[in-house]
Order: sequence, then C-alpha cells, then structure tokens
Amino acid sequence: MESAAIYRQQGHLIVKALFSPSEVDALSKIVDRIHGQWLNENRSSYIEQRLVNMHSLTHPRYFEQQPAERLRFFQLLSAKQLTTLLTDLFGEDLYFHNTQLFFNPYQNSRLPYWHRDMQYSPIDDADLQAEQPNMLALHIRIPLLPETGIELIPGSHHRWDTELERNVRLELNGHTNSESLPNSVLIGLEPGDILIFDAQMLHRGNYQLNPCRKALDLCVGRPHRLTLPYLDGDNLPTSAELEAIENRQWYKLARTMLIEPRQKQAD
Ligand SMILES: O=C(O)CCC(=O)C(=O)O
Repeated sequence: MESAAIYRQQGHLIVKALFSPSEVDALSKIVDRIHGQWLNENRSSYIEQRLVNMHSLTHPRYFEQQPAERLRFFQLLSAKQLTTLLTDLFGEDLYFHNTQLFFNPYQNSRLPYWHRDMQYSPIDDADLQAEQPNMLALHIRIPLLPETGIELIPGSHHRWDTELERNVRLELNGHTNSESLPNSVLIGLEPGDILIFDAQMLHRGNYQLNPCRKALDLCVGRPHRLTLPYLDGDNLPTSAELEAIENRQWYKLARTMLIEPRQKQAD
C-alpha cells in the first residue's frame, strides 16, 4: 500500500531512515542542551509531578547565549526530505505548531496513560468528536535514541471510542487510563526513522522498555479554530530568521495565522 493510503487507514505511518546520522547527531546536540537547561529550571516539577515531556523547544529562552543555534534548529526541523514528504501526504496548507520532547518519568514512577491529545483542553469531548473529521493535527516523532516508546490504536483517528476505550481514556466506571486496550500496536523506532501520527488518535507512551528515552516531537497541522488558539508566536522564527530558512513554508503559514485571526476580530 502506498504511504498516503496507509496513513488514511491506520492514522500513523513509519518512514525508515528519513534523517541522516549527521542530522540526528546535530538535532541531538541541540536537544540535549535545551533539555539540560529545562531540567535545571524544572527539576522539582520533573520529580514531583512525574513529568514525561517538555514543550516549546524553539522558545528564545533556550537560545539567549546561542542565537545562531536557533536558526540551525529551525532548519533541521524543516529538512527538505521531511517537508516534501508531508506535502506529498497532506498538501501545502500545513503550519508549524510547536515542538515537544518525550522522556522517561523520574525513576519510572508513572504508568503510561491512554489519551487523545485535546482531551486535556477545556473543549468538550463531544465537540472534539464532531470536529475530528475536519482536523489535521500531526505528531512527527523523531527518536534521537532507539526506542519502543509509543503505543497506538490504528484506525482510532477516524472513529471515536468504543465503550471500553471511553471508560479507560476518561477513567470512568472504575477503569484506569493505564489499562491495556485491545488492537493496540507498540512502535519500535531507530534514530533516523520518523513516526507520523494523528494527535487525536488513541495513544500512550511506554516508559518501561527504554532505559533512556529522547523522543523529539514536531507538531504540524492544518489551521483549525480549535488548535490555533494554542499557537504561541514566541516559538516561531523571527522575520530575519524566516528569511534565512530554506524551507520556510510551515513557519510562514504559522506566522500568517497569528496575524489573520486578529485582523478578522478587528473587522
Ligand atoms: O511518547 C509518549 O510518551 C507519549 C506521546 C504522547 O502522549 C503525545 O505525543 O501526545
């Protein structure tokens, strides 16, 4: 089956060896420095709240001493082979939304939890279900270490929950969100591979199988009224940086999206 058909059917797609070893190495060095700063500033939250990720790795706060590295990071995140692949699969109208880094919780002190990303927003579950056919919010997982780090339920991007899935995801009727669910697949990835998946499909991490985890995540999607309010302009390239980025279309559209809704409100 061709890649677009696999994604349409499953809600996820693995592409092997998309990034070269030198690109992975360059990303890894930048991510390590950012993660190190974040950990210095957030160590108690990391431990007490059993955090499993951080977000907004492109924020200027991580580049005060290394301004040139921010541009390099944006360039690596929009590598030509990645933007071309995503355009072939989903079209031209994609924007850069944010980045995240997933890691193991402190001392593996937490169980992975099934969820659909936007269930943690104030938006009602019924509204999310109704809008699901109209939304495209993607995670592009870029593992910087080998991992068996994520579990998905194929096909759950184009349907809502079964009764069991709902009970588990929302912890209803005595269920917990860490219970096993039927028909799930556990994904193994090597550095260089990417996993593309729908942020609203049923998924959870896996913390047990990876002695150490460093999974960079790029959030890209089509502009939608439910996701755009979460776009933070601080995470986007400045005008000067934008001019210097070769494949700038995702960033350009993101910047446009920050301006347009305000203009519409003013009309
Ligand atoms: O990779 C993980 O640990 C979980 C991923 C996840 O929850 C997400 O991408 O929203």
